[in-house]
Amino acid sequence: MRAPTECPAWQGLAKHAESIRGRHLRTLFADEPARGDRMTLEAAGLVLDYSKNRVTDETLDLLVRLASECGLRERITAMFAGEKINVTEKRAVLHVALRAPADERIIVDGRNVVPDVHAVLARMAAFSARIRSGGWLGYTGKPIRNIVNIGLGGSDLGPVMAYEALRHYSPHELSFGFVSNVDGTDFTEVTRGLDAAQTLFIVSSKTFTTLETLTNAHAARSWVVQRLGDERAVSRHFVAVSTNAEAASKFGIDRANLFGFWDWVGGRYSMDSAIGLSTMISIGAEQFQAMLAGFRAMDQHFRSAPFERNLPVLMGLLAVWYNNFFDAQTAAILPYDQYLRKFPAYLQQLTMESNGKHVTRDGARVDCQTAPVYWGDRGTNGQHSFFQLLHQGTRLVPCDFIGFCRSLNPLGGQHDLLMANLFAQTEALAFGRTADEVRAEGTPEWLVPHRVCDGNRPSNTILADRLTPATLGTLVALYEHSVFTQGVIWNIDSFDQWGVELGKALAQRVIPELQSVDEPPLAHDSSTNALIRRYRRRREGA
Ligand code: G6Q
Repeated sequence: MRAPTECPAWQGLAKHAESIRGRHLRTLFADEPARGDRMTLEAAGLVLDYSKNRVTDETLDLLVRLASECGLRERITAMFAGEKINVTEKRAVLHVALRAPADERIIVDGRNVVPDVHAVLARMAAFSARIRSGGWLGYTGKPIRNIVNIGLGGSDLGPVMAYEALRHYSPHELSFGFVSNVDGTDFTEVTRGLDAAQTLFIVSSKTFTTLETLTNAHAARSWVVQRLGDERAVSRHFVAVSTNAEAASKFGIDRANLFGFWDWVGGRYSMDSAIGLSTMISIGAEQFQAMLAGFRAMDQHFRSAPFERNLPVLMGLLAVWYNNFFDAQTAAILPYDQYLRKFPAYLQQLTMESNGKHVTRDGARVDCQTAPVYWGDRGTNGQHSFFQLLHQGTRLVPCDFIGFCRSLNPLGGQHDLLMANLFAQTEALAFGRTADEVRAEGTPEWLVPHRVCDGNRPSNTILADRLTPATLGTLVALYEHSVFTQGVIWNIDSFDQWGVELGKALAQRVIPELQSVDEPPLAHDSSTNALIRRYRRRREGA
């Protein structure tokens, strides 16, 4: 497989970028008054306006050619067919099977996995219905009212983001909490004030070996047993979601209370698997199915639409354009919806754990930049903090704005104010304010340079009618496939995460050094040794 930089289209883009760098979005819009309409696409209920990007038709042609030269079409086919495209872990990558209809066949190692997916969904639906109706009773006979998901990374970020995003659809009599951090504060604060007799813990861990999750699960077990006075309470107050049935059962989870999934579901791609159990309890099975339908609609679009009209492909290619040809080091995700406040954090894992890689799929060093740093916050809050840098900083930060035409909580005219800000920000970033415009406002000369906004700062705007479970599914799938597209261009394995291992292994070495009663011999570097010694001297009870 040749490096992307050796593709003719890449070289064409490098040359073409020189001419684009000097062109302003003001000129591009002035030259073509209908640009905004022409560069807007709609698919699966999402509208993408990509006109405020620093691109011409030639740019887009070259980017689409790059996708073809990098084999994107073949790689999409391979993913959907269940080929083991996660090469370093020798696994299929089939989050798309999690939302496949029952009559579809997707074969992994000779087995059609679709019936397995639907069997788990049916069990999840039955269990969720019992919790929601109050039919599942805790050990003392009271119905469960509090649901606490214990998980980390992909087993936390999806559930907590989806809960927040869809809490409008959640019954008020149920409370939801999410414990992820091994910092005891997390467990303590989430469970503060909860009645153990009415609390269900969902231990979510693909491997069931994650130190933090197991530590919190043990803390939860003691919390329940201590309060309810009996080990037998565990089976009424704990369920698990895992691919590791044996370890879950060792922990004391009944097989009947285990919801499984498969090694072909990556952690950061798992919110629509059984890892979404808390989501299903929150919104109900029907709405969960609607969310899956939303995912599926985007899957179908991604699979079938020509690249030049394909939302995730275009977004992925635009990300490559700024990352590799404009040296953009970060990208901002700006949802104008309070319910999506966890969406940037969710996307951080999806994008950076997937594409923050320094070697190609065959183990050679990449010869171009891979994933930028993703960050962001909801609007309008961000406008009053970091937007200054977006408008007048020295770095180019491509932005994705996400908004909805209808509010779930109309309050006076507030939604219009929210959306007016979204539209105004994209306009201000693109067109800025010239020195002459500033002068015309009566600004004294000395202040003029401070008030000028150069503009020419690119953004995508994604609009949907309303934030529904289906919209959320579509939105997440849009980014999943955009990330895939970028990974294919850079020829990296977007589905492994070897980089997180070193720190974990080193922590295993440090833990006994902190816990030992006697002063341990330390063989780290001088900084780490000194930090450990200081901590041992100064910690509580030392
Ligand atoms: C995701 C990563 C990682 C993983 C967590 C939790 O793609 O693999 O974030 O989800 O480390 O792992 P477990 O679910 O196995 O506890």
